[in-house]
Amino acid sequence: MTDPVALAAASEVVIGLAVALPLVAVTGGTVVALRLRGRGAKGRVPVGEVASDAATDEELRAGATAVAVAEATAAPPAVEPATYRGRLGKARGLFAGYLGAVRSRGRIEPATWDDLEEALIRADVGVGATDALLDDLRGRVKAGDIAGPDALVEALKADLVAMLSPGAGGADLAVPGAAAAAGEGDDRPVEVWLFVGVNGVGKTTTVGKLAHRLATGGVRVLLAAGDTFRAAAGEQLAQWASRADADIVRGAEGGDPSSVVFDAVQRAASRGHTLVLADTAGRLHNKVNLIEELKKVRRVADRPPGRVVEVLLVLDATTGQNGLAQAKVFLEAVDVTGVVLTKLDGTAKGGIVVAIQRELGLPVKLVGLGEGAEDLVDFDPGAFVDALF
Ligand SMILES: Nc1nc2c(ncn2[C@@H]2O[C@H](COP(=O)(O)OP(=O)(O)OP(=O)(O)O)[C@@H](O)[C@H]2O)c(=O)[nH]1
Ligand SMILES: [Mg+2]
Repeated sequence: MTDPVALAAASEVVIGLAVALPLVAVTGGTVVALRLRGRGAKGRVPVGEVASDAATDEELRAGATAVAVAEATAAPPAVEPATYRGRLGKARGLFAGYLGAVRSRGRIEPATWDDLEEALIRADVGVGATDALLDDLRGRVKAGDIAGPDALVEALKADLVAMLSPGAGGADLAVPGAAAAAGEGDDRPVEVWLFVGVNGVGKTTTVGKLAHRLATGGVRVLLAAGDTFRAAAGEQLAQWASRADADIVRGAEGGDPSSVVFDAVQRAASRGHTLVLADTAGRLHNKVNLIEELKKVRRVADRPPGRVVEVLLVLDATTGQNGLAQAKVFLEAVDVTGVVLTKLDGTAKGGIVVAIQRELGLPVKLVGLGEGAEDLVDFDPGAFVDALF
């Protein structure tokens, strides 16, 4: 019932959330157990109101400490690009057993529906989406539109792709340089992408991978080490900056993250960088402080010449449904524009993609398929679903 890998990963996050989010301490295994008995309860996390804390430019300048700029030297390592099919073996393994059983029966029986339901729930597709998918398929079987198990599996695949395909324009990442191109002279903004999420989900790694990808594509990116909570965080990002041949602005440990982002925007404007990728601290020891800090970072980043064009919520796929409760805290704090779903390579809970889009109304824009520089891909519903079956 309980996947030890997922449980270990979930408990890592739960440790960080223990003080702030007691409701979150529900394992994916528990959700499955609840669903198979009846209906799983979902935790809702209220967020306290926080006072606005607008700093002046002077204060931010004064608060900025020990800004360092690392010019890159190392060449990016040559590695095989990640593919959905190549990296989603775990998730495919989960579906394979159930779908094999469905196909082997030769006709659609009550057990067919039990198998499909269990597969979807175990993959963390979520109760609501599972019911919607199966209701649709049952109706089509009844109407004679789906004849046998093979056609049923194909129809499920098509339904999943349709469910994951957003309405026009929803899931695309902002095109780097588009906002700047629309401005003129002094009105040309420095675009900022903010990365938020709880600890350990893969924010810094995602910023690093993206820096590599964008810099390789010729975009002038500047990294802002907005996680000033510990010195190692800046060092980790500096290594990615070096690999990606990108500049980085860092602050001192314990410094004000808004100051780091402010400095990064100023530096980007003066040096002609198109885009600032801003990492943030993921610790939720004190939820209200974190939320307050994030709101301030966002406000400061959005102050001309800066313009926040993406706020990407990074979620760890291995935490399954628990990630949804985490997400709600961030949704209420900053205007999240999309999700980066990391560690899909290490989990059978790939169905969480469906739950995120359906229950949070947020597009999954990027997916992490490994730890390497090339292991970040655009979310592709067709390739994703194909890799599961
Ligand atoms: N397998 C796999 N591992 C990943 C992926 N993305 C990140 N990781 C790993 O997850 C771990 C945590 O990643 P970080 O980028 O440090 O996470 P973070 O959100 O910045 O963590 P904090 O700064 O502590 O809040 C690292 O060991 C990464 O290599 C992914 O897509 N797949
Ligand atoms: Mg980090």
